[in-house]
Amino acid sequence: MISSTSILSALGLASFAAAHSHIAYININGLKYEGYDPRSIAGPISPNRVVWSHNAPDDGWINFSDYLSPNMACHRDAKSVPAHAVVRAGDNIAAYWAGWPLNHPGPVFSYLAPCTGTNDGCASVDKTKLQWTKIDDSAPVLISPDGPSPGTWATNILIGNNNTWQIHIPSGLKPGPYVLRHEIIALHYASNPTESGAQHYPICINIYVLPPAPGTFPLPFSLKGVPATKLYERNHPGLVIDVYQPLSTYQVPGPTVAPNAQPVPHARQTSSAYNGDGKPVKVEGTRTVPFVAKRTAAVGFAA
Ligand SMILES: *[C@@H]1O[C@H](CO)[C@@H](O)[C@H](O)[C@H]1NC(C)=O
Ligand SMILES: *[C@@H]1O[C@H](CO)[C@@H](O)[C@H](O)[C@H]1NC(C)=O
Ligand SMILES: [Cu+2]
Repeated sequence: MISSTSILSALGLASFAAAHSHIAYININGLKYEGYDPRSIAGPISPNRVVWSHNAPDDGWINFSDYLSPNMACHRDAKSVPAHAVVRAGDNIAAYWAGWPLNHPGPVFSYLAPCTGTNDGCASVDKTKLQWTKIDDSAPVLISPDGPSPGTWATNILIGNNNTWQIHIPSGLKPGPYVLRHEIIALHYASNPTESGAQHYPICINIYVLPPAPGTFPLPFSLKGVPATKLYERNHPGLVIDVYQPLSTYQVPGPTVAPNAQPVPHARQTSSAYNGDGKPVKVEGTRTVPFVAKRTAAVGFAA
């Protein structure tokens, strides 16, 4: 019997040490907003950054040991930022990952949580109180059931589109501030829950949603969120799985996609280029104002 460990060795152990990832930037209708590179935690905060910081200087993941921890919301020790990217309900957001290894197959998920009870949108929101609604489960996650293992997965679509994933912001979504939680789950070690198990790479992005295009009357989008600590169960068959065995099916972990979410199907996933910088906003009560980063002597850019 060939153990999955020997196949993993054949794929190259070096990749486990080095090549994980983060979101380098997002692109909304050709406008770029910087991501957060956890390998440069001491570096300047980009004035254009709408992506939460997190503490994974190894560019790594969180696993089942964080399923009940606040880290589950937005990665290790994640912190929000004051700026929000502006997006119209019904538009797409392209998340550009700083590469993704072929041997890290798995699902690509997106969730939305409204920021309520604050005066500054998502800037000071309590991440443990965010209620997440799934808007994309990257179906079909396993594209080649009954094919040779480890098969073709949603991550192959992402890699094939220059490491980007298009996320549809539901056209019937109520305007206002939201955190977008985009997550890849890498399954290459998921058969071995005592070692690392499924590896979760969640990244959070502050967005401010504008009403849909004038003259359009979309069906209202209802949020049915759960806190991050209720997203995944340790023994779910989609999280404890040997992707090096032939698979006839894949059971998608986590909540089901909300009705009317209309995720971008694989056939319409595409890489997209940017041609300018986005203009993030700050939320002040019920209005937004341009976000202007203040330069500070010690840290570079700060809010
Ligand atoms: C994954 O879980 C194991 C077992 O709890 C733990 O020892 C390990 O540090 C975790 N690794 C990561 C990267 O979270
Ligand atoms: C992929 O994205 C990177 C980063 O934006 C860009 O520099 C590169 O030109 C893109 N490659 C292709 C083939 O589009
Ligand atoms: Cu990795």
